[in-house]
Amino acid sequence: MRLDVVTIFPEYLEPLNVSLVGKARVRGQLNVHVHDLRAWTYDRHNTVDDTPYGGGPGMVMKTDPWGDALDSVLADGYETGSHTPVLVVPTPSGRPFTQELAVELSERPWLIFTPARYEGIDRRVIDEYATRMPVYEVSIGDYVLAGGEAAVLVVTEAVARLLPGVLGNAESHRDDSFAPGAMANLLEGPVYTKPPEWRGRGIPDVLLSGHHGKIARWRRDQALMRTTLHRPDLIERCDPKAFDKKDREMLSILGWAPDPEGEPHSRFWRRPEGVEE
Ligand code: 6GU
Repeated sequence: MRLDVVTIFPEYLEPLNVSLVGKARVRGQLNVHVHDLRAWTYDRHNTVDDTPYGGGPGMVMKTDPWGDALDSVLADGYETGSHTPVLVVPTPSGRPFTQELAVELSERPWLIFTPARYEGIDRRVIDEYATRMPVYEVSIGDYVLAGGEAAVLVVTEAVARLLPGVLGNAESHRDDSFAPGAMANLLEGPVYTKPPEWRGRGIPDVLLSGHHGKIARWRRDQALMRTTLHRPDLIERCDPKAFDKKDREMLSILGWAPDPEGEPHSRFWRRPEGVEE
């Protein structure tokens, strides 16, 4: 996979040399090119931004540096044998970046990222390249960053670990918490390793029992507890067929049941306060 990043802070992308992504680059599984947007400015001050039409706070990134940069990146990629690029535009007004989108992007041969500073890029740039290639405007969460560079690191790490051969074991991401098509998208519960006692704290007995069935059940119950606590929306979104008899017992203890007013196989919701089963 080829990745291009055009940014006014190339040094912000240094983490792409480290750990999983860094190793994937060394192994030739990822071909990363980071470009300084200011290389496509022609005035003394290397200007990349200007005041917004219509007024208002902040600055907008100008059309010309982006247009020239993207034309040049596209020409270089095509010349060196890449094809079917997609443009990934990090922005707080984008669609949520999810594991499903990470899987989709991991199946593309060439991603071009355009992290912006200031109030974003002149809309005409995105509209122009959208006539030539798929454009994904993505947000990594409900908070505002000063720029899209950190989002590029997030998306790249999520995508890189899905590439064939990057994570040692192909099984490793089949049961990721958010793997698409997973039976139920539950958060993973706690994990432990040696020593068996640390500062007076032991390991849950079941994990030392060697009883694989009981261990799997305990892990599933922990996942249900953690998910109801931190991400009740994930339980509500689950197909109720994903819950077996033991799941239903645990969910009931946690105050969750199928909607009694709902159709036969209706989704689970949290029992209202003070109402016993
Ligand atoms: Cl992709 N960019 C910025 N600037 N802020 C964000 C974001 C992206 N995702 C969430 N907040």
